[in-house]
Amino acid sequence: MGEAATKRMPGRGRFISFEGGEGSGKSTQIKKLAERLEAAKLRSILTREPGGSPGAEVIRHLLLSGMGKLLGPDAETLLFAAARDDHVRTVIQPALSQGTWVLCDRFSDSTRVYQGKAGKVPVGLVNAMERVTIGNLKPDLTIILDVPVEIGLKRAAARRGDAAPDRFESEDMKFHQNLRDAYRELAAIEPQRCVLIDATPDANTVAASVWTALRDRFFASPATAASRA
Ligand code: Z5A
Repeated sequence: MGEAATKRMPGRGRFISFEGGEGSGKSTQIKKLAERLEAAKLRSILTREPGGSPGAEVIRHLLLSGMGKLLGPDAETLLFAAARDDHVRTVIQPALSQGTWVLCDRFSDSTRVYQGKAGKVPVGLVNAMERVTIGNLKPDLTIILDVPVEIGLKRAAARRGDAAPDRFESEDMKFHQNLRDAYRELAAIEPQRCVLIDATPDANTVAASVWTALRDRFFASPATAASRA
């Protein structure tokens, strides 16, 4: 994917990803943000990974059923990359270039954290896949929702009810703690792009923090933005 195609052009939409561990509230928050943007008359689409395009949704089904795991960690990573490649080319890039804001429930940081940090897939493979699938297309803002592992898993279990846990929900506590640590580390390493938000309070309180992060990033006066830099 060429650099020229991914540079921010005047009128290009903003790209916002949501990240976090199981049950951290991404789907809840992304919907609230879409409503808020709509009220502000900003055109947005809500999408997700793995999935988000017809081809990628087929791969999502394979991955969450655990079929990808049977192929081994490297091949499973390639499946996430194949899904992302289709999603970026057919949904994300076209929307951004038409000036539409893209709200994405998970993106490439999920591969870095789940496959790379927690899954121990070599960073060289993760980097190579990222270059091929997204090039320079980093989100303009990444909201990382942070909750203690026990709370997130409890929320995910309550929502699931009697259904069986999926491929990643079935991992042990140590895996989930590694995810949380890796997301917190990412927020510390990339503060210009990532904002870590305490997702323990009620959903409306978390939504207010998300909106503050957006306002600071995109709607702040030049003086305020400069003092943050
Ligand atoms: N994955 C990967 O390994 N590599 C990759 O590159 C990518 C993904 C892109 C996709 O699963 C899986 O793929 C994912 C990582 C892996 N792991 N898993 N499992 P998914 O899309 O099916 O699920 P998820 O992304 O992990 O999200 P989630 O666990 O389904 O939850 P969530 O979206 O973060 O939370 P929620 O659905 O908004 O909320 C969960 C419940 O808590 C629900 O009942 C809410 O009403 C409740 N909730 C939400 N917020 C609150 C607050 N603030 N207080 C109380 N209760 C709340």
